Amino acid sequence: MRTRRLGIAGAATVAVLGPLLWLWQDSLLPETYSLMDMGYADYGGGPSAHGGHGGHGGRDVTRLAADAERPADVAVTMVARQERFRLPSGRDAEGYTLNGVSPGPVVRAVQGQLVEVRLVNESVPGGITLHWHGVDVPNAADGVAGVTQDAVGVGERFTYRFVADQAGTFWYHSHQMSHEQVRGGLLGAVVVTPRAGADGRTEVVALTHLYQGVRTLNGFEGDVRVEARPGRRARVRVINTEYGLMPVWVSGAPYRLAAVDGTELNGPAPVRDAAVVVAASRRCGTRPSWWPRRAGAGRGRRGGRGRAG
Ligand SMILES: [Cu+2]
Repeated sequence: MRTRRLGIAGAATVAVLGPLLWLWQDSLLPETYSLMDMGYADYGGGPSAHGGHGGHGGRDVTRLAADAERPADVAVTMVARQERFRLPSGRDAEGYTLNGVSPGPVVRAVQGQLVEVRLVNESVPGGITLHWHGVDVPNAADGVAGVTQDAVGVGERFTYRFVADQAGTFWYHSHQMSHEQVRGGLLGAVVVTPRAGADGRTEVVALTHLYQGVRTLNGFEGDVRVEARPGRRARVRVINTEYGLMPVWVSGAPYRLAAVDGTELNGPAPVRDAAVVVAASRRCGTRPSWWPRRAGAGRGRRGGRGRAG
């Protein structure tokens, strides 16, 4: 009798614990797994390495490039180094430079111009690339290591060519080990002005970045002052190179959110006493209705109602 009861209890335990154990075991990550087991490989109609799926023609991304015959309107050489360097603020930092500085040089073009950037990696271990954030470029110039090109190793070079078709504020940054290289300073601003030409307004690039925890604006710390005549229009091209949200506002004057991510807003209304939240990697152009005594980037006094796109 006792044996029988024990047997039933044992069977019940196994019946309950068995499936639980199985589910637990099944939910564990395997030590290794193959991507090939996760569905069929979709080559998007391009040529497949294995010949099987699709494989009707297609082009190598490295051939999706700007017109090789067209001469460059804007030509820049950027030499990348890993080094100890001095920020424009005067503070020394450990990281990466382009042409000896960080942020790197501002790439300026007029809408429709062909931009050519020759990247030379002098001493960045692990290789680098340059990705043109927000700029529509031919795939071969997109700078995504392992996807559109190989990382540019020490002693190697790579040329990026693209037509800057869209006017606006953009930025570039390394797309190889970004957590290390972008944070360390391999980045800079791209400004494309409209074909129609500037309208005589004051233009300020405001690229924010944390260097080893120190908040900077174009590499400067604290307040950065730009003089402008009263009554003159000004455009501040704000670039958030960080991972988090960044409220931006104008003190002492209403302003207009003129553009978001390289796209002009249609008839923006004046904003007063509210911050615009610029998301990670995004850009926005704010245009004070008149030049304020101080334009700030930092913690908003009021919750940001403005949307950065
Ligand atoms: Cu990016």
